[in-house]
Amino acid sequence: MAKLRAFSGIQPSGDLHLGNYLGAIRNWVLEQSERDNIYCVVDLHAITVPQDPEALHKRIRDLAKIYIACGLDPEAVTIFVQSHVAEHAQLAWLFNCLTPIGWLNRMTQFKEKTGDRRDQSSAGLFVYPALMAADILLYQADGVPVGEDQKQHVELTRDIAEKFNREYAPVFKVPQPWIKEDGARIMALDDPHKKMSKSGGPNNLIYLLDTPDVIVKRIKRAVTDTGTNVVFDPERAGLYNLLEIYLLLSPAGTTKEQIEQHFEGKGYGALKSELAELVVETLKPIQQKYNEISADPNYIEEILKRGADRIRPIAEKTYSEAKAAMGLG
Ligand code: AQP
Repeated sequence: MAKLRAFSGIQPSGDLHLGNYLGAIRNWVLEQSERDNIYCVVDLHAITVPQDPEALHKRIRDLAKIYIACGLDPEAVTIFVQSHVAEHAQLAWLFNCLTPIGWLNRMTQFKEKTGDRRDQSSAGLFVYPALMAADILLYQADGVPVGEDQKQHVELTRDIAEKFNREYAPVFKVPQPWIKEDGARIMALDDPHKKMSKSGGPNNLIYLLDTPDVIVKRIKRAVTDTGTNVVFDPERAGLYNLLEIYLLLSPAGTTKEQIEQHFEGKGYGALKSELAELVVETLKPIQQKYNEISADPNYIEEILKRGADRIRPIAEKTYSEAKAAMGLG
């Protein structure tokens, strides 16, 4: 039986953090042998907000290197850059013309990101979900492994696919959001009621390339409460978030009960220092691999070229079917 196809991507809009790793990349890596995988560096999404061109160009390569450093096997998985395959922007235009403004108005991420500066934000940021739909639907993906924050966008992708299939021709597979319960929403260290994010300031996150000293400092300062016993209590959001990270980074099969027993009578200080150690140990091989890959700039260029060449025919086929269905050309 053919493997199910996964498509997902991350914006090169800043350095990657533990939330991106635990909510997305780690799951891609864990399931890579079970699926047919396409993982993209979504640079066209990044320019929905202003970017410094030189920095963006470098971050695109750095992000692809992070994918590999985290464990994606570039021989088995397709890794490519969104703007290297022109059909992403082309299909997005068709979807811009198909998608009612009312659907886009409902997107909470746009509201959160723009706040009261909506009129100054780019039109691209508003139609971002139609581009994301194009990314996924071009490859007839079965599922989209993402964190909880992207669920609404994947649901909109489904709505766009269904509308197109109904109004024109059944061109698109309707994909599922693949969201894991654990790690789907890692919270900010300085405010456990907000999600950890690239744009949330330096104290909210741990970057995958942070040094051990910085990691220890950030975790020590993480906001908790005045309690003492270390238990998985969702009401104590800061503590819960630290325990959730601890659980995700523990050996497979570790249970919440085992972790609670381990910390019985030990207090928050012990949790923070053991968690910091666990994060440092988890990131060490990723950082080593990243440095190795970075020694040869041609390495990543070749992988990205090969990746785009490998999947471009799928994108071209889907786009030409969509165009024909709409009567274009
Ligand atoms: N805090 C998080 N917990 C779990 N998963 C997360 N993801 C992001 N933050 C968390 C997942 O990471 C993937 C890539 O996200 P992205 O870079 O494309 O966009 P994003 O969600 O907008 O990432 P950030 O860090 O929150 O960036 P800013 O601050 O620029 O908005 C997605 O699968 C996402 O679910």
